[in-house]
Amino acid sequence: MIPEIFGYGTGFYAWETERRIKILDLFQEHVYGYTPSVECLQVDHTLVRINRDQGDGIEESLLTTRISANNLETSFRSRVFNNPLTPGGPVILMIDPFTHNPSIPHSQDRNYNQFPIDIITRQGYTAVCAQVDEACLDDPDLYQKGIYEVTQSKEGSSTWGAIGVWAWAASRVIDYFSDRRIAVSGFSRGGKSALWCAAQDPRVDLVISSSSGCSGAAMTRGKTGEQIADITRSFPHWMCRKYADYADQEDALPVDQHMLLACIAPRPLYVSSSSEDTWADPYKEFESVVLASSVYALYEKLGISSGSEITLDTTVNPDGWIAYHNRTGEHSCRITDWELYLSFIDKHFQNTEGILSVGSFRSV
Ligand code: GTR
Repeated sequence: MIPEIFGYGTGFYAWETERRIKILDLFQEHVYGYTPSVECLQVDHTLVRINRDQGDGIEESLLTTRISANNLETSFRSRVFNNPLTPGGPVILMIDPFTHNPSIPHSQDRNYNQFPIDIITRQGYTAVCAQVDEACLDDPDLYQKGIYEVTQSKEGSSTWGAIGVWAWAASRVIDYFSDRRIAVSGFSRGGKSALWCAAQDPRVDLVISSSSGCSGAAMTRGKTGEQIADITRSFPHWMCRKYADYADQEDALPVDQHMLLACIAPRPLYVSSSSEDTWADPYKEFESVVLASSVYALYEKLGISSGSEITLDTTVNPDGWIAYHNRTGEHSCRITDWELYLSFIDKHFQNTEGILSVGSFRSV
């Protein structure tokens, strides 16, 4: 049985004041682990311009985020690409946990498909690639270094895992850009982190989750491909330890992933899959966006109705607040995906002419 998204109260007030808070707590306790409080930490940023002229005027900088507490300090870097024609424009931040991953050799390239910086900046956005695996290594033996140490996280069944840290690290980059509109994106494990970041951080204005699959956008119950048993065996450090108790016991989990998407409402959310990625399960990602749409309806935002169908390579509900596409091909993120994401972002950030006009942005 899929857990009830609304619990006992279905109204807007009950959702905002009780249910949403309860659901976030359940995700902390059972799935991603508890996020430590930021209050006793010191967070500093340094932005250094890199003089690497690629002939297109895009300004590249390196942002170092330093986190310290209890005489301990750690830091991670983000690559920032700014179009000087649109200073102060919206930021598209990619959560990149692949920078130390040998199976993704081009993650240091300026334009690798997961994040085509040239296209994004040409359309007037500031592209920020947060190298969150410098904050928490994607390694079951080493992830408890860095932020884990500085926050003095103690091992326990609901202590946060790497996805929790990556999501939190993205929020520390948002601290630096908090006067801008922010879209957060991520591919695969980065897509899981983007959803968790947005669910917790109200400053995220829009979310792009690319092929996030198991423990990301896809429903857990009835899922094909990767299961809780697989993900907790291969990546025991991604979620909290308690999550592994639900291996082959999915029905006992008090949440399912549509509830995570619902916690992002009413902010625009785009989920995408690829047709051959049965490990992630495109159909269970689609089911999740359809079910989460009932919470968007509370805010009178157009979601995806239950009668909707997937047409390959086409955005379902392109003018709504939750959109979805299933792109032909394997588990990857390509330029064609980004073209669809960007037209969704343009609509919501009112970038109607393809390039943003200075001064038209929200200032918080
Ligand atoms: C897979 C994992 C998926 C997905 C992917 C990735 O091996 O099973 O859950 O996150 O890695 O991040 O590339």
